[in-house]
Amino acid sequence: MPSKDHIFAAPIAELGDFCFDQKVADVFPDMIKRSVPGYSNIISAIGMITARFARPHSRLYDLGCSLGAATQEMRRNLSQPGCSIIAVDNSAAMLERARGHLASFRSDTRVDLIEADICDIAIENASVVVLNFTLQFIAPERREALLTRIYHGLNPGGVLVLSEKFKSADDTVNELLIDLHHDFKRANGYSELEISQKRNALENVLRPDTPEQHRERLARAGFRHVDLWFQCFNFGSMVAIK
Ligand code: GEK
Repeated sequence: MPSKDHIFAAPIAELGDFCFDQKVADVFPDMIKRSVPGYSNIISAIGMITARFARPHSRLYDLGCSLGAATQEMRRNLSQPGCSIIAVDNSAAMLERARGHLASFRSDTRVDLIEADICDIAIENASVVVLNFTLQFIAPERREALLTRIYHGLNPGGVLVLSEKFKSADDTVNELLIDLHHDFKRANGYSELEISQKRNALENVLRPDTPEQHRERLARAGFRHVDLWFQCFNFGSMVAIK
């Protein structure tokens, strides 16, 4: 049983910015499942997309892999010969747990777990690249360069799965989606204090874009085939095909 997330349950006098430390890594599966609507559907779909888009002797990337949930689903659905998966995160605590998690499944597919900033790694010979709720944590001014590097690292016909928390361009709808997300968290047992402290801790760290901003940025990066394939409240996932 994964540990339950109580990180924001008691009042915190000096609420700093949210970071992916040991405390977060310890409760991460519970936290993400209770906080991100549609998370498990998206993970399953990453497996299905992998099965379709992986090509023999290519690389698959999971950028901002946390505990490796998407990595494992990609690996489980990979039937092409000669592929390897490169899973990257800049949190040592996350990677340590990812190593244990991935070792608990049997597989012949090579997985390289790399501790690095995803903006600094080489992306080459890629058939599938996954950014599952990671781009939102990258400084906005660095996002386009990262997507451009992903575009150049993908082979023709390769796919990027980009899942994000969105904001809506319409203020009224934006407020509604935020309220519905908070209802979702309440229904999953988070208290008002937990919801508000987490919201404040994330304010400077998670900066969401609108789906339109994502489409325009992906187009500038080179992608010509882009659409949203899933949305629940203010969370969703896009595909971009080279
Ligand atoms: C999942 N994809 O379970 N370089 C590398 N890693 C980073 C960077 C960076 N610059 N910035 C943040 N991270 C996962 C969930 S969580 C999403 C992804 C969330 C990492 C950070 O350490 C964390 O592990 C991950 O991105 C974001 O499918 O917590 O909402």
